[in-house]
Amino acid sequence: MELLKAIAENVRNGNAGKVTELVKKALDEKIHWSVVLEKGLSAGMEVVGHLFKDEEIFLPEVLMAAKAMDAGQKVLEPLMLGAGGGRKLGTVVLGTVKGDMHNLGKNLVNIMLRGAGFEVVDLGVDVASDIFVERAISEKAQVVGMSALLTTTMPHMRTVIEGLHKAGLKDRVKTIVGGACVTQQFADKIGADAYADNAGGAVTRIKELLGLK
Ligand code: B1M
Repeated sequence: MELLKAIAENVRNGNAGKVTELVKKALDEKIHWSVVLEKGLSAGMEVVGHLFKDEEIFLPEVLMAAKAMDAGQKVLEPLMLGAGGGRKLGTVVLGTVKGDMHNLGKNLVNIMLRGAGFEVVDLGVDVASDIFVERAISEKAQVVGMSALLTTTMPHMRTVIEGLHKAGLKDRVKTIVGGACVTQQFADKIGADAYADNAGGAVTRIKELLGLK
């Protein structure tokens, strides 16, 4: 569809204002938010990833694209939150691991979890391993969720899991990992309780971990 293609192109070109305008237009035209996210915003960011890898664009352009995607996500947020607010299925401590500044995927997981009725304590990006453990304890969290997009920062996920085990929380706090470079195989290797390759999947897996329907 032309409108979705235009959203993707404007993400790619880092045009936050235009993305905001077009996402609003798509919603006015009754295109479901999940379609706008997948076929508009995420499709645009996927192209950016390829162009960056092939050195056809550079960091400042990637940053602009991220800002444009973020602007679009903000328009979708109220719809993504849906009717889940008010229920309290449990508390999830969420963050991007140490050394890693990527936050768009983590933010989507946050919104989808809140939409499903979870309380989310978002620690942000570049979160030191011991902070995950400390906040899991102080917030009496049932789940710790970690995001990583760099192969160099993935090992911190293992450190957090080890820290939770050392603190005697192995059975009380479940862990879930995700992010572009993370795989089910890696999750198994580091002893994470779950892995999801998208934000909706994270909600499903967390519900399964907690025995919720
Ligand atoms: Co960076 N970057 N980046 N970057 N960046 C990648 C990740 C990269 C793959 C690009 C590439 O080379 N093709 C590459 C990593 C290579 C590697 O390690 N193997 C890379 C690099 C190298 C870097 C720098 C090192 C570049 C440099 O400085 N030379 C640098 C590192 C900075 C740092 O973190 N210390 C850097 C910087 C940046 C920007 C700041 C410019 C920007 C981030 C802005 C921001 O986040 N606010 C950026 C971006 C935008 C990207 C790409 C292009 C897009 C990432 C993104 O936001 N995708 C990315 C290319 C790619 O991923 N293909 C790339 C959209 C987002 C919705 O998807 O985060 O994957 P994602 O989340 C998905 C799922 O993964 C999942 O759900 C989401 C969808 O529903 N998910 C979870 C995510 N977290 C989850 C947690 C869960 C469950 C599911 O449970 C808790």
